[in-house]
Amino acid sequence: MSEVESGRMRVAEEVSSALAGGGAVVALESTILAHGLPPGRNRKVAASVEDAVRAAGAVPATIAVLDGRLRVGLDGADLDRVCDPDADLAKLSARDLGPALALGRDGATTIASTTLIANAAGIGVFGTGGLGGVHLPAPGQTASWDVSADLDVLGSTPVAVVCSGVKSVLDIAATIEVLETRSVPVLGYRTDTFPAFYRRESRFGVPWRVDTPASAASVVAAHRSRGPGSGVLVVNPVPAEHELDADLHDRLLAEGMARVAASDVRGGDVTPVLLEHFHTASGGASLDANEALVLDNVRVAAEIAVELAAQRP
Ligand code: PSU
Ligand code: MN
Repeated sequence: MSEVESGRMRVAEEVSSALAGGGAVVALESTILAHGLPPGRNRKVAASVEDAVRAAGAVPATIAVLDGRLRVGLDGADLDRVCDPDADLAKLSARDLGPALALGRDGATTIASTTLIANAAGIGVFGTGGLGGVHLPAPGQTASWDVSADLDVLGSTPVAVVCSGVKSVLDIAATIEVLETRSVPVLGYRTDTFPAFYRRESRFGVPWRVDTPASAASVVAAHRSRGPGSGVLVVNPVPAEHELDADLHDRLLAEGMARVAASDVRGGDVTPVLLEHFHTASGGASLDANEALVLDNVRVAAEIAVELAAQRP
């Protein structure tokens, strides 16, 4: 089977063959590369996440918008482009896909837009780092009204997303409430606690726990057959040896929040600015944690995708 071009979407040959044969495919996002990790490091992570998916027996499909087309499965030159700071890729959330397609732009896709594109391509499992959520109010505000579109899209798109929870820069309690409202089951993967990205645990529990890829896959399949059309969130804590030290974490968080509050950074720029502060001020420890958790999440996503393919009637 060759590369599939239909309308505004181009699916790489390896991905379309795997999908046609009922094989395991894992979607990967590009915002984490273009806007979440520094140049150089991002390209290495782009390759290692794809390797980790393959090592677990699935086909990786990194998703982006290039030349005004939805691209599912990127080659090395495409990944170079996504990771090149001079290419200056826009951060495209779900609302931005129409404009980017019509205007022929390039862009990196967030969890929201990657989930939509994966679902349109027939991919049901997606592995990544951290989910967007409800932002905390600025000093003097009662609500930020900055709620990531990741939550709405998960509430209406039947894709299983594996991540390490949400960053402690967000309102974790409010994020969990919105996930409940949007009917998204949250499965703690070998944990009873909702993870906080750099830290294995937040103060909040998860409604359900699974301990194996097979059991996660069974839940995903059952949710798809009987559920309300929403996705499933599988939360997998950062590997213990890469967890950020608690005091360092709390200091960086306070500094980053103060920096954002004192600036006019808004909307989609908030997360990248906070991430940048963590990465520079932690002397790289937060980057190591970030890389380690993404690699672990895409491995778990691949194991779940393999189980789903095997459990297919
Ligand atoms: N959290 C991270 N790293 C990331 C992101 C979130 O720890 O790179 C990215 C993801 O692409 C996520 C997006 O979907 O940020 C959420 O952005 P916003 O809050 O603007 O919706
Ligand atoms: Mn936002």
